[in-house]
Amino acid sequence: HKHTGKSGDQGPNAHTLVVLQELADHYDQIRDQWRCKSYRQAISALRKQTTKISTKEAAMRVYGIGSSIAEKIEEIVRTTHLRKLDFAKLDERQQILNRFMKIYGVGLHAAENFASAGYKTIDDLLQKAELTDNQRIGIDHYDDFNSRVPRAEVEKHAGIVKKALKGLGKNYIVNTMGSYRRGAQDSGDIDLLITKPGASIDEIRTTVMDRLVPLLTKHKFLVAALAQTSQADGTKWHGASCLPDSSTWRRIDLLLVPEEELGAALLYFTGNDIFNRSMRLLASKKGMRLNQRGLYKDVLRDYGREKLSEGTLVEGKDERKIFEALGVPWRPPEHRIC
Ligand code: DCP
Ligand code: MG
Ligand code: MN
Repeated sequence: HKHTGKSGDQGPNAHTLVVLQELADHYDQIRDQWRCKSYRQAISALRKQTTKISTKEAAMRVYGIGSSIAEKIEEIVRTTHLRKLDFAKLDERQQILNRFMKIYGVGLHAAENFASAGYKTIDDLLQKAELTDNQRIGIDHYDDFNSRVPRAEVEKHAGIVKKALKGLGKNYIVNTMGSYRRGAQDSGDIDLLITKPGASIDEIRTTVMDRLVPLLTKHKFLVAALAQTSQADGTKWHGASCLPDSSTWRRIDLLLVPEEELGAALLYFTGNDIFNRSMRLLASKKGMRLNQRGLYKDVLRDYGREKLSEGTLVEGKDERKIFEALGVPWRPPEHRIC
């Protein structure tokens, strides 16, 4: 374990000094300068003592040691341990994990790995860790991606996508989803649901992936492609966008659906995630199944609840009809916050 203070303490209070130093290092790490300073002061006073300090009273007689640290000195001598340090270490690990998980592209698993390798700061990661390309982008734009997008800016990003899409084909529909559709004043990212009545998902996918994305990349509106998933029934493109007069990168998601699934997709991508969970639960209580493609009935399951068939589609196209089929009154997006 690395100490920033003096190490190799000897003398009657050596063990106490080691433990206090660890706590001082902790306060240094979490930038609690006030506590760090009092511990440093107490450590240097204790180091000068020529007899073993074992009680709170004795410790308080040493100039530079206050009652709170004096108590800890007694605990260390009595138990050879300081419980406060255990909590401090847990707390520090949690803070490190939180810091790392705020990087786009870093989940709990990667954060745990980084923390276990001894990395504590974003700078440590930049200098020492093996990062994926996406994680590097996440770090380079850490502040951008962790700041909220004002509602008016969400509209500007959506407007650019709508305008570009208009030039690539008639009748494309772009819905701004997620927290924006729920009426939020600012959003974590920009979620755009793209569809075209009468068009197959293949046609929509080809237009967006092969023409829209390259075009907007050329115009430097789309500035990074982060992840793409493509299935027979839908497609997602995750990336970053930047307005012409700005240097702030925003997370943007393009979600492509065929018209037949528009209602279910509107429902799913409006959220919030807790509301979605309660709707799925409701469907399953009624013997149905709800996902981002539609509401299904007669879903065949074996006794292990393993799904055997998708069942028959009840409704996919019309968001309101999904509410009706589930027997719940319509809830406007602004009221879908759980
Ligand atoms: N969604 C979900 N479950 C997830 C992730 C997403 O049900 N695990 C759905 C509900 C979300 C929508 O997709 O509202 C969009 O996902 P976002 O992560 O973009 O979340 P929001 O747009 O709701 O919030 P934010 O403002 O943070 O982007
Ligand atoms: Mg969102
Ligand atoms: Mn999103």
